[in-house]
Amino acid sequence: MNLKDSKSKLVFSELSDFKKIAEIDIEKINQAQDLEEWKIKYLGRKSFLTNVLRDIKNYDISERPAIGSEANKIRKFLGNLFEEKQNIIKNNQQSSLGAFDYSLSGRIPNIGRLHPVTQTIREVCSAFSSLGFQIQEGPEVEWDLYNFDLLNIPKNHPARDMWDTLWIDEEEIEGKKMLLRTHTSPMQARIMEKNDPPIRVVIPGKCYRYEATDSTHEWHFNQIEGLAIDTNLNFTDLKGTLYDFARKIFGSERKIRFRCDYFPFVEPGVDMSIDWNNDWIEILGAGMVHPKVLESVGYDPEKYSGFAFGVGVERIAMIRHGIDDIRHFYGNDMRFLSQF
Ligand code: FA5
Repeated sequence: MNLKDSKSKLVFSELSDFKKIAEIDIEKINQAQDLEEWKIKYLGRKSFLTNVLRDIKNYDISERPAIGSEANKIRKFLGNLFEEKQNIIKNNQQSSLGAFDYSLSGRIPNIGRLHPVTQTIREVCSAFSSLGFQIQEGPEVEWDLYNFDLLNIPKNHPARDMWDTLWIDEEEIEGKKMLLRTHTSPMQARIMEKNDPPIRVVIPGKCYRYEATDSTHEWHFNQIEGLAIDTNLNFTDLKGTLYDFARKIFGSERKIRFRCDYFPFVEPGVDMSIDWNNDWIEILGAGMVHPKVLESVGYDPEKYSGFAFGVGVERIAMIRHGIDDIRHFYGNDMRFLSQF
């Protein structure tokens, strides 16, 4: 074996070691400056690799193509390693800049707020709660039994026309039909069925009516039902409770009007209006619970009496905030909603 021969053999193992060391070295690098130094060391003019290629004539002629090809393969491989690392360092720098740029002013998060109707529901419920009423909720999809029959509004009763109804498109089940409740009054029967007197409860919730909308009527709106049952409740209790509620919500100076009204499930029945824009706006219907309703849930009307009322929430919000059209509440216009 001549000298050139043994030199060729040696260079292959040196190239392989060189490649391994270059790979190990670049692994540890995470600064651009260090990467530049790595490039000079392994790919620069004075690197072992450049020397091998420059001195290729010193090797055996038959080995030269193999050595040249191996050295170029390693040059390409290390060149790729360099580019990959360069990209990693660049990306790291960018993301750390983005995350830690303390000089930027903070972004103000868009914090939501309660809808004015929700705010009003809470205010009204808390007014009644301070008068000793508990708060309950009930189903929006209701049986006609609770919405009408148990409230002394039998089938074919003309009073059913007062609540033009959105019926659920389902077969009757055992003679019962489903609907979107037209008022919160069905909860009167549901609560009396499950509880014994004394009862003092308010029930907020959505109602739906198949009716044309105008500035004081929506096809869906919220009511707060009230129910009080005890052994000795009379009309002055109803009036006193509603006056107290009105004073809490509208202040003691606001004018209030009571008028007789007709609801089949109360006797006598009234409605209450509030002085608004030199006119009256009706905010609730009320009355003494009809003996037939007490009987239908198994209460003895000789022993128990009570009163009930149904407050229109949107109308109260309109009066409180000076809103001239009920349809603003459900227009989803942020210019309106962000005022509350
Ligand atoms: C009723 O719904 C009865 N259930 C109230 C009641 C309860 C009477 C308990 C006696 C005892 P009325 O349809 O009048 O009644 O509605 C009550 C209130 O809901 C109204 O005074 C009004 O403030 C509100 N309201 C009624 N219809 C609408 C509507 N389409 N849009 C907005 N608010 C309405």
